[in-house]
Amino acid sequence: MSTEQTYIMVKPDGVQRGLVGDIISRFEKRGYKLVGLKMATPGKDHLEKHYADLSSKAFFPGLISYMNSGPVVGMVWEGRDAVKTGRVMLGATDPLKSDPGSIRGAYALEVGRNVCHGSDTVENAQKEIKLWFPEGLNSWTSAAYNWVYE
Ligand code: DAT
Ligand code: MG
Repeated sequence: MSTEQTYIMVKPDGVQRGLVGDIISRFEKRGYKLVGLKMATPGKDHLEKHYADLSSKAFFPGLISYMNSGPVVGMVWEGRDAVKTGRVMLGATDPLKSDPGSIRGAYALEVGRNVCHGSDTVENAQKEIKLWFPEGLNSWTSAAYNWVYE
């Protein structure tokens, strides 16, 4: 168990469907600390960099066009096991296989409209945070820290 930072993003469908507040709220209530937050419409090149590992997949053009169809809301959450736990909170890539208590399991039905993104490893989280927050993050001490951690 370690303190980590993870990059979580509400995709254009999540923004359009008014799910930004709920997704932020789930991480906030879980006890994670928000250290970066922005709405962005970064364009195709940036999105292709974000998903570079998937560039050979048949669904890649559709994925980029979906991601480029409206603004996204990116955030960085910090806390115990944030990367792995963030993925659990998001649910499986295919919403039909997601736990119903997860974000995708509660709000999505199709893999190509799965509402949110979350870093899959600590290394990728660091890369994604640099890509989306080149200006850096916010360092602050949460007053709730001693109520979240023993
Ligand atoms: P995740 O978003 O769970 O990390 P991923 O990194 O494998 O999943 O893929 C990135 C996104 O690409 C995923 O959220 C939705 C889309 N995607 C993945 N597999 C797909 C498929 N088989 N068909 C269509 N879109 C897919
Ligand atoms: Mg992924």
